[in-house]
Amino acid sequence: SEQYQKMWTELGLDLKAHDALLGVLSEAYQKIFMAQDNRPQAMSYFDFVMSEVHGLRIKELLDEKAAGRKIIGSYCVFVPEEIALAANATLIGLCTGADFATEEVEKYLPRNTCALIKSAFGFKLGRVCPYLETTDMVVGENTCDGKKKAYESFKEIINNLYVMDLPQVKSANGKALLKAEYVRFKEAVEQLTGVKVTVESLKAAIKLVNAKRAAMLRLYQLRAADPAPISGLDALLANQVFFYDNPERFTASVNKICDELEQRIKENTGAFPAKLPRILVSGCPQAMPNWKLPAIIETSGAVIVGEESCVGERGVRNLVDGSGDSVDEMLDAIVERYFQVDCAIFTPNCDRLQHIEQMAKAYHADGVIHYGLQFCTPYLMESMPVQKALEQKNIPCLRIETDYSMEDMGQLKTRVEAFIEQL
Ligand code: BJ8
Repeated sequence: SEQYQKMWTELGLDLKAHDALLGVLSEAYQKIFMAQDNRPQAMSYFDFVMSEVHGLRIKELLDEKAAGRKIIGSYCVFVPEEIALAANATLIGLCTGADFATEEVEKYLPRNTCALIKSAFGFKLGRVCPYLETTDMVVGENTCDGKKKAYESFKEIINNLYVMDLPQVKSANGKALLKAEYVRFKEAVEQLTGVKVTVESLKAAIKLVNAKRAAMLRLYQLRAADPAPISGLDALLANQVFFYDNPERFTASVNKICDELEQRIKENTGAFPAKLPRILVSGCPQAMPNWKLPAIIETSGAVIVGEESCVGERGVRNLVDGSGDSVDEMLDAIVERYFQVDCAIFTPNCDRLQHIEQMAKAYHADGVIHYGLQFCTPYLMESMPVQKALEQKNIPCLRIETDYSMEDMGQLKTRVEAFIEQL
C-alpha cells in the first residue's frame, strides 16, 4: 500500500530491491506453505502475519518508538528478552535466512563464511530489512568465531552495535561471566531507554516471555501424536515468527492452534496420514525464510516432528523462575535458564546429544536429519559424534551440509528420499 511505501522510504530502504525480496518471499510462501494439505485453520493467523511481514508489524514498532519505547535487534537466543522488556524495550530476533547482496557482502566477509552471517550483512548492505532499520540497538555476541569476528566488521556498516561476551564452557566461571554480561546488558538497555528495571517490571517480563515459550512447548508436545497434527513447516513458521511478533498476540495465537491440534488428536486426524516416517531435524538454526530442507523432507514422504535447534526446542525449552523478590535474584534465575542452552559453541557440549536422543524418543522419530550450514565449524564438527552416538542406539542419522542457494536442491532431495526410504 501507499502508506507502507512511504514508511519504507522513510526507513531508508532500497525500494526496488525490497520489492524484489518481498516478491520472492511471497512466491516461496505460496508454493511451500499454501500448497500444504490439511493445515490447521488457526494457521491463518500466520498467513496473515506473513502477508504483513514488512507492513503491519513494522508500523506497530514505529508506533512503539513514537510512544518512547526502544527497539533492540538480536541474532542469538542468548540475548535475554526479559531484560529488554523490563527496561521498556522490544526485542526483535533479526532474520538471517536468505542470501542478499552477495557481491557487496564478500567485500567484508570471506567467501567461506556461513550463510547465516552473510545474510545478516546482506540485509544491511542491500537495505532491505525494515526491522533492522527500526532498531535503536543491535546486539551481537561472541559465540562462534565466524560471528565474533564478523561483528568487528559489522561495526563499519551499522552504527548501533553492542557486543555481548559469552562463555564457552559450562563452568562456575562461565556462569559468572554470563551473569556479569547480563548485568552489563541491563545497564546498557537502561541507558538506552532511560527506564530502570524494577522488581515489578522484570517479574512481568519474565511472565510474558515464559508464556510465549510455554505456548511453543505445548505445540511441540502435541507433535508426538500419530498422525502428526501439524506439519513441521507450519511449526517451524510459528517458531520463526516467535522472534518478532507482539508477544501477547503471538502466545494467544499459538495457544489457539494448540486447542485445534488437541481436537485433531482426539479425532485421530492430522496434517499427514498416520504411520508416515517421522523425522527429527537437529543442528543449525533455520532462520526466516530458510524453508529449504523442511520443504524437501515433507515433500519426500516424511513428516518433521521436532526441531533440535535455536529456532526450535533448544531456543525455547526451560522457563525462568520468576518468584524472586529482588532484581538480582531474578537476574540469577534468568542466568540459570539461559545457561542451559546447549549451543555447539560450548565445549564440551554433552547436553545437546542427550537432548537429541530424548527428543527422538519423545516424538517417536524414526530418524534424525542433522542440518549443518556450510562453513559452520561448531555444528559440522558436532554432527559426527552425534551421528555415531545415534547409530549406536539404532537411530538412523543423515548428515546434511548446505547453504541458502537452490543449486543443490536436486541432490539434497535424492539423498533425503533415499534416507527416508530405508526408515
Ligand atoms: S545459541 S546456535 S543462535 S550462536 S550457523 S553463525 S554457529 S557458523 S547461529 Fe546460534 Fe546463538 Fe548458538 Fe543458537 Fe556460527 Fe554456525 Fe553460522 Fe551459527
